[in-house]
Formats: sequence, structure tokens, C-alpha cells
Amino acid sequence: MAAPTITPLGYAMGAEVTGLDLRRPLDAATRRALYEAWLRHVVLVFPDQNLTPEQHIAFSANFGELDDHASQAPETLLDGHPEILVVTNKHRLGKPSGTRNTGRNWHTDLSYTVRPAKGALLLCQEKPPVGGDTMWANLSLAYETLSPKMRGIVDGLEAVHDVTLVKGIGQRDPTIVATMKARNPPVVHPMVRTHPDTGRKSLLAGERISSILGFSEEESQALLDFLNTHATSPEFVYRHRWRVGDIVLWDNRCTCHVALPDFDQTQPRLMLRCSLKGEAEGRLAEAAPAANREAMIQAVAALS
Ligand SMILES: O=C(O)CCC(=O)C(=O)O
Ligand SMILES: [Fe+2]
Repeated sequence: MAAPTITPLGYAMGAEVTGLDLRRPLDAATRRALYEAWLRHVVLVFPDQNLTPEQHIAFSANFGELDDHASQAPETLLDGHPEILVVTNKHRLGKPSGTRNTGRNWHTDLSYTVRPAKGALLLCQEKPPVGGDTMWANLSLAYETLSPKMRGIVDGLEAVHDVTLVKGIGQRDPTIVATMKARNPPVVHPMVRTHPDTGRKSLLAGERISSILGFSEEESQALLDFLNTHATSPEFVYRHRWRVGDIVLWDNRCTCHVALPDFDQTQPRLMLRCSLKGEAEGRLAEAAPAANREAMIQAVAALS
């Protein structure tokens, strides 16, 4: 098998991989080369790969075990292939799609479960003439560019991730939303993760975090706003303009991403996603409400 050509696409991350036909199994040397390229470039783009579901699943398995999508509503999975999530604005089974606005705020896939995905492989099957772009932010760079003092603060923090913060979830089919909520109670993850393959630390930022443990609501919100703005600033972002047949593989252990609504929603967009099963384990959140500023003022007043 000839070595693939790997062309960097951005400073923060991203590289295009050409010279491979992903319909065929990879030999061991190519698999190793791709895995190394993935760790180095974080987001890999494979153009012109119109894979069948079976080929998509087989190619994805080169990068890890596949997630069975038990956290998702079954209606959003591809018939006969639960390893594939269908992200589309097209009607499915005669109803508006349960994933028509998936990914509309910055997130790390499946962070609302105890086992966020290791990575994911998204295949573009149909796209609007313009727009429908996806952006990824490099959370290792985000962590490393915090001041040493701030790194010291976030290093020890844990945060609550909540599926109800998925943007636009309220506009989805209520049955699908009820399943998502029932399957995914709030969970706690450390705010700083260490990448199991590279040892690099990254900031687990994103807009599906409801609070930081031990902080008041106001303190949480202010720090989360700062961290999210910092983490998703343009210098840490790769923005992908899709072409039909693109497969994008991202490392979900050190990135977050957002699917932009920058297109005419009457035009079809159809993406298929395999998720790689996560390695890290979070824990279920306990239902302890965070203190708020007003309650703390009253508590102090009661003592004086
Ligand atoms: O549709 C997209 O571009 C990405 C949606 C998303 O967040 C995902 O599939 O993980
Ligand atoms: Fe996503």
C-alpha cells in the first residue's frame, strides 16, 4: 500500500489525507501512519470517500472500538447499523428528524455520558450548496495558553455536563428528547483531561457544562464564559467546508466542535457518524444545588 499524502490544513489542527481508498482494509503500516497523523493533526479529512455503512464502520474500527450509541434515541440511528448516527435535517420515517439541529453549540461528543467518545468519523452524504460548515477547537492549545496561575486553578476542578444544554433540544421530537434525558442524567468530569496516547493536557470546555463543582452559580458562569471564549477563539479553530464524500475523523479527547446553522434549512444536509467508544469514565452528578450569591449574602447576614 503506497503511503498516504498528509497535507496540513491549519495551524491549530487539521490535515487532509489523500492517496488512500478507504473501501479496502488498511495494512498495519498504513494504520499506524494514520493513527500517528491523527494524534499529531487531531482532525483528519479524507476526501472522496463515498463509503457504504459497512465500509464506514470497518474504517472507523481502525481507530478504536465503536460506541453502540446506547445514549442516543434509537430513531436517530441508521436502520440495521446502530453504530451509525444519522445527523440530518431531512424527514425520517415521515417525521422531522430528531437530529436536524444536532451539534449547534460547542461540545465534546457524549460528554453528557460517563464515557465521552474517544473520537468520531463523520461522512458527508448530502450538503447544501453553501454553508453547513463544522468548526473544531483545539482544547490542548486552549489549556496550554492559560496562565500558569489559571492552569493551577482549573487543574483541580470538576464540572457537571448536562444533556438538557444541547442547543435546540426543546425543538426536537418530545419522544426523542424524553429518551435522551432518561438515558443521560447529569454527569461529572474533570475540567482538565490528560490524553491517554500523548500525555498532553487539555481543557474540557464547552457549552453543555452547567456548573463547576463547589462554585456558586455566578462564579461558575463567569469562569465557564471566560474558559469557553478562550477555548473557542479563532486561533485555536479549524473550520471545515464540507464536500460530498468527505470523511472527517476527530480526536474527541482534546477538542470540542460546533455544527453551524449557516445554511438554507430547506436544503438537505445528511451526515453519518460513527463514534469511537470512550476510554475515560466520569461519574453521575449528585443532586446538590450550587449556592448562589443572594443565598450567601443572607447566610452571612444571619451570622452578624
Ligand atoms: O453536523 C455536523 O456537522 C456535526 C454534528 C455533530 O456535532 C456531531 O455529529 O457530532
Ligand atoms: Fe458533535
